[in-house]
Amino acid sequence: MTDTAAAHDLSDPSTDPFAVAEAAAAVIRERTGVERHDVALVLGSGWGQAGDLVGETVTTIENTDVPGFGKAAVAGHSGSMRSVAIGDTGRRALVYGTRTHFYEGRGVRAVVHGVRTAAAAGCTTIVITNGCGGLRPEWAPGTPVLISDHINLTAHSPIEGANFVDLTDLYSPRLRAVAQEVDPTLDEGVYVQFRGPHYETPAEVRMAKLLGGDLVGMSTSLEAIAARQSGLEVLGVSLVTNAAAGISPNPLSHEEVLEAGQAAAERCGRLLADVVGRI
Ligand code: 8IG
Repeated sequence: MTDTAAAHDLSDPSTDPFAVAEAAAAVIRERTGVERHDVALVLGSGWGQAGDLVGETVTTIENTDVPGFGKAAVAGHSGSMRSVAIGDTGRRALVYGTRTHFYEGRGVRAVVHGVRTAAAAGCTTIVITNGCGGLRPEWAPGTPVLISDHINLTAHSPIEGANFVDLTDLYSPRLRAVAQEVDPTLDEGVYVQFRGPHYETPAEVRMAKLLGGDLVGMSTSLEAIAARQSGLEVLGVSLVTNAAAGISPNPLSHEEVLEAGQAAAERCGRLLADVVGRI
């Protein structure tokens, strides 16, 4: 490892994760020639193509070229980030084609590094998307749902030290209203983040329901917490790619997830593009 790479090692407790985010943002500025990005988008399972309608990709950067970012670990995710011109507004979106999941074992700092980098790159808003299991039978695979709140069952926080961040209204009521203006049929739900990488048992899904959950997944909550700490306004959108275990008689498969994403790509793409255009 070079000295610079060592200094950017998020797994080293003596590394300042915010300094790595600043270094990553500096690379993004240099590669894009853009002093600031405005909105960040994290594209989860099923959302890969949805980013395309947001605008024209001006620059693509491999994650491996940016301090603190790793390779994509999930099939169907791309290991790069893009700088996208938002229509003709002169504003830029920083679009992440992949995320680091908590179950990869690289630590919470790696999970939220993209969020911190977005804030360091100038973003004031982040749209966090994911593919997830649905607890309400009326949500057929391919249904996008706004996240109204979350329950973090990872037993971890991205925040270090005695830093008591308020999470009231974490998922911006203003941005949810914008999304519902764009698509009045959008439902809202509480997202429950499990550690994964296994899907839940039917008993765990019943527990999530009893706790007040509507959606089950393996991402988003930790990222949203870090986003709030960094002062970003957060919009969370889940794509229900499958009924959660025990909700439907069918077993869960990653292929089903990818297919539901394909089928919903157009609706999700238009939703993202319209919302980002109005942020
Ligand atoms: I896509 O049913 C997707 N991700 N935990 N449960 C959990 N994560 C998911 C699911 C699901 N579907």
